[in-house]
Amino acid sequence: MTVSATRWIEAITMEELNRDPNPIYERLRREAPVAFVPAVGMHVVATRELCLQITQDSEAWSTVIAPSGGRTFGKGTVLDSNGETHRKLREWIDPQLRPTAVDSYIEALVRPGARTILEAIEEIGAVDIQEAYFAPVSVRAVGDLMGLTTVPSKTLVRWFQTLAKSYGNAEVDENGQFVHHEPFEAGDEIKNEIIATVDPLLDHWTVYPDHTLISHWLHDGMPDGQTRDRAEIYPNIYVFLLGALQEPGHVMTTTLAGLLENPDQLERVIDDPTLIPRAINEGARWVAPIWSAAVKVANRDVELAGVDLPAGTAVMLAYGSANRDTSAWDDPDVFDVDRPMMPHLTFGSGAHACAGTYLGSAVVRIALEELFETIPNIEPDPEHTPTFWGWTFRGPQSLHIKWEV
Ligand code: V55
Repeated sequence: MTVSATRWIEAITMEELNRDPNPIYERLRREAPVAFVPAVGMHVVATRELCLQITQDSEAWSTVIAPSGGRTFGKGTVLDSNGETHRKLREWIDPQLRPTAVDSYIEALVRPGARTILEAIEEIGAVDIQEAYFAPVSVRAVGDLMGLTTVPSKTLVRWFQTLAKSYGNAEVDENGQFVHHEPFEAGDEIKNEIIATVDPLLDHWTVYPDHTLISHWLHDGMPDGQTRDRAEIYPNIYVFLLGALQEPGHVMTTTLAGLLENPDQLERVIDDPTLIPRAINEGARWVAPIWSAAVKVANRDVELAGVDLPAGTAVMLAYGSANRDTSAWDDPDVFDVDRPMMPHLTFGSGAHACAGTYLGSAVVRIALEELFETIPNIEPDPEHTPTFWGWTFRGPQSLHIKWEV
């Protein structure tokens, strides 16, 4: 490609990407599906086919964490490991998240709490449903499962928001140095707060193991009388406190935003709750909540879509862009519950595919079932239109709805 043909890519800013990456990636998919984007200091991969190809080829590509993610979580996360190390981590992370396990606890974990929140708001007639219901249901479900039942929902929301701003603080200068430091420092403070809260719980679970995720992480697969090193557990606690607490809420809000834009679809889904899983699947495709976070590194010199990438080159897979690829979907920018099913990339693919796919989907489903049951006459609040924000993580910042009480 000629220098002038890539000048627009050099002009891409982090601010634009956070506001709306879609027009930029639509052009990247057409003109430069593998392109070095200076604002993020990395090559980005924009098409579905290339994202899939890379996730399927663990011989050519290793998994690493994005630099801003590594600065946020430290070493030793499941996001940042390969081969045998990764397999061992998934061996203690996966069991409680398998469908049969999830089915045994999900109803008691999510539905009563969702009902309680709705009882408190159903007479109000207008709320930001993201703040009032979706975020609390999301953090309570996964936070309680982890064992953080004594941590208030507002605290858990503040934790994921602060960690997400740190993880998403990806902008670099022409020397590849981070431009902003404050989000990392705020993340460091939150991690200190998390450790101060979780350390006493770890002390407790060391002596009194129970059914919570973190207790399992301490004990599972360890010889009698020994617990897993906290240095191994904490980075993965941070992973859960960000993605696992934030993303179910994002998918709830995104799905309802899509339905509110299409009142005929909203009406059908409320009349027939068996359509809720289809709506959720479409919401998750339409705006991937982890829009651009998965990074791979070439194990050897690789040629990708005509671009030569020397061994050691990092590429950022844009699952949010892959989900709008016209090779798989017609009118991909449109939210449509009636689409033919095509697997989207919101939960990733390959060895690192999301461990919480089934759990997260069930949390979102129950939250929407309860909302539509309690408040079947939802309308958008015309005084506030939702704004989606984010490149690394993406979702509506708020979603104001109203209803006749
Ligand atoms: C990812 C997932 C996370 C997270 C940060 O790239 C990044 C995926 C499930 O949690 O916290």
